[in-house]
Amino acid sequence: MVKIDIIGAPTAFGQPKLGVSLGPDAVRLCGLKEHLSQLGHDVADKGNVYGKYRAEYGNHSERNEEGLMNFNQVKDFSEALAASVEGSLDNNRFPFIVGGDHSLSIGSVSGVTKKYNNLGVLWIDAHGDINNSDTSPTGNIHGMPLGVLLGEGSRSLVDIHHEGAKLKHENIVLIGVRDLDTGEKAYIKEHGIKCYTMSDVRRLGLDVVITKALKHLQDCDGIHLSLDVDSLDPLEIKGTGTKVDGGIFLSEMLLGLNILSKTELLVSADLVEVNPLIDNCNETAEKAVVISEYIFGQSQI
Ligand code: B3U
Ligand code: MN
Ligand code: MN
Repeated sequence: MVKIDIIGAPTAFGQPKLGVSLGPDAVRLCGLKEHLSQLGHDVADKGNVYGKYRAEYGNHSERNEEGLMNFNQVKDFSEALAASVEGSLDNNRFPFIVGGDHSLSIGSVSGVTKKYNNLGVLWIDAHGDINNSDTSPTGNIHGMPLGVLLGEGSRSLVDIHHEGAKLKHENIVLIGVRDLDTGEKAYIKEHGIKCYTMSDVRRLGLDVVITKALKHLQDCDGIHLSLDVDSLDPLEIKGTGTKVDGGIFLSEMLLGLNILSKTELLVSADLVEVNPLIDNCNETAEKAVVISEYIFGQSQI
């Protein structure tokens, strides 16, 4: 039995498309809390986190001097989310953050690393999300959370919630990537970051990749899962803002998560980038609920 706090993170500030801030409620409408409770977990829904700004009204044109979009909004939201995540851990509960765009992981991981100072991260995503203001082709902060968490770029983002880099390069495993920018490739190589591309997933199977990833992170004091639904194949997942062909199929994802759910080290998770406004009858949110069940130990028998 896991004591789970569902934390809605309705931010859209990290990217330009409207609708991703509605992701948490779209997933709730598919019965997230009820399904996890049926598995025998103690589930509380803490509602949505808000900072000073509201993402749903759209404010997607502001850029700072480094070309980053909605910099102040992302910073403010990250502080609010980090505080909520830390609060859940203080109460010995598992923070399960439902987004919202992937910039939210700046806040969630900053909250978790207040408690776990040798945190491992499994980043399942079509993208690397490891850009900074110099390498980003877009200025969208949802393409930069890992960069920020590794201490790259603007100090005032890096220092959110507590000072300095939150993660070590050797404690990150990227899985499912198939759309990296030039600067991201160079950064991953330079720092020797463990990376299982989509070709590796096809060759080995996601279950084997996750087993290897867990071995890589075995000396961490906890593991955070950050699962971007755009890691899945666009044939099966329509409701997300930056789809890339050739992704993970839902059945393999569930097989992989089944392995992950058995580790005692998992302490927190994000499920991000569900955008019901570009979906087909909310089916991405429905699949997000199935994925959530497998994160928390659902299995076929
Ligand atoms: N790497 C690109 C595109 C991107 C990153 N994350 C998403 N898209 N979802 C960027 O904007 O940094
Ligand atoms: Mn992402
Ligand atoms: Mn992505």
